[in-house]
Amino acid sequence: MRVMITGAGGFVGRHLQPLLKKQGWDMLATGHDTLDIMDSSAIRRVLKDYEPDAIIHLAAQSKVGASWEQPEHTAEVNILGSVKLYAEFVQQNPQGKFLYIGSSDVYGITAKKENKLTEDMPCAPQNPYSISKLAAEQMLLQMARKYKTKVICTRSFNHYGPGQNRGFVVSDFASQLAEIKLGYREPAIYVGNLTAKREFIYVDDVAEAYITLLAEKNADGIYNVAAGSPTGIEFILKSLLEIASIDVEIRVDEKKLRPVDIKAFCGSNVKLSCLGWKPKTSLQEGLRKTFDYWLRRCQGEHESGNCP
Ligand code: A2R
Ligand code: GDD
Repeated sequence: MRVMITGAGGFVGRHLQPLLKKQGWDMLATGHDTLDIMDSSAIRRVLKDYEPDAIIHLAAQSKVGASWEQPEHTAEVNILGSVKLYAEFVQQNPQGKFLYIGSSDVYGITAKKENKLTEDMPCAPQNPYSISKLAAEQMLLQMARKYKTKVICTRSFNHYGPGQNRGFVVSDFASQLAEIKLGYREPAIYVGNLTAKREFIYVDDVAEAYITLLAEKNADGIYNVAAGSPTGIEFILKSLLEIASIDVEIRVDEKKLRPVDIKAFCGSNVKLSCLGWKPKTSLQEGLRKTFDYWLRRCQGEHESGNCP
């Protein structure tokens, strides 16, 4: 199988590439620098040259927090970019498989009412990011009906691990603790809402889920990529503090509090598990790997004078 990835230079893309190679599939990894998904003629050129059997579409403005500051950009890249990419792909390869990487955040306030979110429940997104991810998902599913093609849409729950940038909760906490541990920052950590609960899946397990979906001949429609149980943000902080083994003052940064923040997400992974996927990395192991990564990264940032 010839697989093309968009957003390959991002967090998931960098973890997915070696795993796809291990799978023995031919791969074209396009990053923001090599293919702008807003540029239809560039997309057309790349598709003509490579002729993929499948696309894994990761490229996005992926930060919920940033989407409040940049709603227009978020809508453009996440909705329009996805539609442009699919529209070109369906022309080039009507038999091809399109794997759209979406978000569990699309469930929005439904998460308040349901114990376990399943793919058939209604969506009620509450921020510009998740609205854009749902709009793209629905556009693609309806276009797939028209063209009678295969579009698989994930609703991926929170992922974390080495290589994720700041702007997501685990990396925001781990990066600050690493800086404190290395003596580059006073012993105080700035946090947002600690009362929320999210499902956290280690990034390699997320990548394995995408490979499972692509490998499965009959996969079609929407799939939760969920750990199966939620973890409190406060617990994440406590766990990282134990791993870092330092005493710090915890300060709430008002700027990190969001206009709307869903209290808890808990997803059912039954549909995906039926295809043989299950997460392998424990939270403790994943957080430890992430903290070690941030120790190395912060050291490098300070030595090169590249501190954010
Ligand atoms: O914005 P950059 O330069 O960091 O590049 C990001 C890239 N990207 C684009 N690529 C092509 N054309 C564009 N117009 C464009 N805009 C952004 O997508 C980045 O390299 C990549 C997304 O990677 P991350 O932000 O690290 O997201 P992550 O965690 O890998 O998530 C993958 C997917 C996304 O669709 C999320 O919405 C979903 O999983 O949860
Ligand atoms: N980012 C961040 N930084 N969030 C914090 C912080 C902080 O310092 N402190 C507390 N939080 C809280 C947020 O308010 C939210 O309740 C929770 O931690 C998780 O925030 P994020 O890591 O930013 O993730 P998200 O749930 O908003 O969105 C992520 O998950 C989606 C899947 O549900 C992103 O990875 C999306 O791309 C993804 O689709």
